[in-house]
Amino acid sequence: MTTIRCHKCPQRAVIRMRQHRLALCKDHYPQWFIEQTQRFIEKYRMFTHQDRILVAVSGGKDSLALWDVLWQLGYEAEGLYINLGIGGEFAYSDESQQAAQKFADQRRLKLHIYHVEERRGESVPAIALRTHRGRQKPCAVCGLIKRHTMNQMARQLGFSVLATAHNLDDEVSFLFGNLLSWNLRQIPRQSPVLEAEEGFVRKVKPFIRFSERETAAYSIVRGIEYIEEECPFAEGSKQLQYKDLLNRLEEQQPGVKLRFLLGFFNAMEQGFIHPIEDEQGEVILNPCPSCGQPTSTGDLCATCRLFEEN
Ligand code: Q46
Ligand code: ZN
Ligand code: ZN
Repeated sequence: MTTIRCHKCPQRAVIRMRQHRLALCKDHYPQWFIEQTQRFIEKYRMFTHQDRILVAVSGGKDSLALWDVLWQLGYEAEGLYINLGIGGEFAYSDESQQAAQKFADQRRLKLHIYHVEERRGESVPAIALRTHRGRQKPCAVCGLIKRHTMNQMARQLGFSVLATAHNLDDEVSFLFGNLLSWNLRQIPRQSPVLEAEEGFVRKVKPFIRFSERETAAYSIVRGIEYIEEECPFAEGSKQLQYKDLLNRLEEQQPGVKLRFLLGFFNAMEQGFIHPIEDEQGEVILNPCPSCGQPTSTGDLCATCRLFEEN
């Protein structure tokens, strides 16, 4: 096999990115990756050095890479780990918490931990079982609790921005799934930045243009000790099926995933896709009487309702 050389120096390339027609070595790749992230932050006006950023970390390659990059770029970024209480043969939640903590300690960064069972008295799988919303998988309940907790913690701790490490593969498979079922509510909400609204902090996704392969390569080259295991409930999910399908397409057509996503953002910008209005017109949000977060229900928010049901 012929050795591929770095496009910037004579060293061996550690990654070849066919969609960018670029191959880079162990020194130039992290440098390129960090510069690109800064470019995306500026392009989508995500945040500045004046913002305090809370990074949602799971202990996996994407989120630890994001925290590492923001730290290297000199942003004021702290981490949030939500322990969901997911166990199994591999103690997924506890192991990934340890990985996140170790990462933070090595860099003397602050990690906030929200332990669902300690705070709420039950783990996420137990809540899903009790409310009968997770007979097969607790993912719907898990997603609800994670979104709620991230926003709540960011507000309580005084952060102006919440950053998540969704990558190109996550976004493309999500968009693909939403288009397959013509989920008209979700489609217009997919964006690199969701501006702050009353009761909601600004949400940003700085890695939206990097593939999973690129974030993994960054973590490996930088020696980040991340958890490789996926959550045991992810197995067989639709998202993974779409990712698999889109990766096979990418093999045949390098760059197709990025074109699909950027084409969608372009269509949004040009006004081809509109948010749909509710039949009653504008949705009115009121603070939930229990947690204070905005909700359209006129009563308890969807997360607080989970704890009222038996
Ligand atoms: S939703 Fe489902 Fe994930 Fe929660 S239960 Fe695991 S797979 S962690 S992104
Ligand atoms: Zn090089
Ligand atoms: Zn509530």
